[in-house]
Amino acid sequence: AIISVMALGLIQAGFSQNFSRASFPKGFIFGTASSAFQFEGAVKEDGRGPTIWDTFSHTSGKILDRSNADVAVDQYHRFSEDIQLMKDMGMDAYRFSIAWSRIFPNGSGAINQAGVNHYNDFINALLAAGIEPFVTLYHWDLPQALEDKYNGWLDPQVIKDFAMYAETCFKLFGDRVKHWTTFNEPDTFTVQGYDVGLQAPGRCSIVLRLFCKAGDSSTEPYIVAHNVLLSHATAVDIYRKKYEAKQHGQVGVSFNVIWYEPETNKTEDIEAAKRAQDFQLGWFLDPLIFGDYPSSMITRVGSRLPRFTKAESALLKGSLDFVGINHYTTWYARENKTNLIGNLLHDTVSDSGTFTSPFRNGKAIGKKANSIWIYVVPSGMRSLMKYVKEKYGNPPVIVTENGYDDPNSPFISTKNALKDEKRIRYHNDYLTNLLAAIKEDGCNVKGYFVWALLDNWEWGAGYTTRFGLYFVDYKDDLKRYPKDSVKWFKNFLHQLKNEL
Ligand code: PSG
Repeated sequence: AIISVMALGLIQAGFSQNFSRASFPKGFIFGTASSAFQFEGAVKEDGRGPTIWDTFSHTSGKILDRSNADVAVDQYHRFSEDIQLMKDMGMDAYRFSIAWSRIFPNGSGAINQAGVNHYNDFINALLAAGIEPFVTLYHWDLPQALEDKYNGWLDPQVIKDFAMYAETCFKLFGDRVKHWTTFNEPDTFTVQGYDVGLQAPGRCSIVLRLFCKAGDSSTEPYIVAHNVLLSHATAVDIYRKKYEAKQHGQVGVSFNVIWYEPETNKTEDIEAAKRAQDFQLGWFLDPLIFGDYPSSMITRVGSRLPRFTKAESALLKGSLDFVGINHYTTWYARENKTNLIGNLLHDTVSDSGTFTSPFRNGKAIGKKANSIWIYVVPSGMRSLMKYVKEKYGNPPVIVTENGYDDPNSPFISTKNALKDEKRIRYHNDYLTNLLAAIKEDGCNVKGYFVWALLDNWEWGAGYTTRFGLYFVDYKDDLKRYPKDSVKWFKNFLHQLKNEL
């Protein structure tokens, strides 16, 4: 009790920020996040096989600034330096992904020992610095060999290949890795990759045939999602049967979740906001918690929605130990009855019968970040946490991404780019709401990861946008410089840790 009174005194004493890590429950984890394809570079080194994102990013017209991630921010070679940056800030953990094609260059078959050695070195270096590895198995970089062999996620053969890859990672790294996520944002890569075509493998329907060479937006996203869910459940089943007792780790999935506010308080718009959430989060989380797709999807998608057998449903149900949430923004949702083009396309967007947008009557829901889809609405974090608690029975939640981006402008000097008070405000306000969700609403949140440790390669947006706490100088040997937000986090994470 004396210690907490002292702690309270310290919080109230010196700092303009009125809360710190000590305000969060004991054991709450703070970290930064990344992914292999966006950070590593070294795409041809040590036997790594090509992935669908190598192919996609080297296809003309797909990436805004015509860049690729061949070098990215070179974390493959610079990880020791980067781990030091995490340590300087006082972060507890690092979320990164393993590149499947470094372990299996052909997606399946022979293991590439050089790739295994790399991740062993990386994991050991993190642990030596006191930083806990949180490993994502799939952050969108499917081995190209599997795309060529059987169309990747479209074919159920992928389930056994993913399970073999996952098991190999459990076996090789699970003595040291205690937090796994099988998939990063299944909704993003199914919708962007197979409905809209803006991400690898770039498939979509006839209406957009000028843009996509092949695909069917009315069926493929549902098939892909189905195979992804079964891949997850199969991997978790293996973990629980063969590794959990020895390794004592946890397995989850990271979901992208925009919070949807009904555009009006009309019943149909309130229903539409719920449906929009069913088609985003429920599509994946309902099967993993309840064993089946949301009823709104079953009704609306009809025979195009693959169904689970009883055995599959049982395998899925309860197959995750924590819910990873990547949350950045809040939009409005309303009912969309007269979606003419959509009703021809029959894609996931039109199937949901909703219209979602960050605007209402021409007015934005919050201040825009650099990405066209990110508007700052800190209260959305709290609403979302409460929704997950109430709808899914208060499962353990880890916020696996939350972040803010600034433009990468040739007209902004490095010195000015380091002054990122908007990012500081963003994290301050989102964390304040997260804390309220925990303390006042009783939400079971266990950790928080900032996207991202460094500026990096942002998929279709290439290098045009900067999400990092550290600035990367793309014109001078990828040197890293702390933005002001690094100081803010340092202070947030250290002020009491050191005193107590
Ligand atoms: C996340 C959320 C949405 C779209 C894209 C992402 N959304 O809600 O509309 S991508 C996600 C990803 C990571 C990205 C980062 C920033 O996991 O790799 O770099 O967020 O876009």
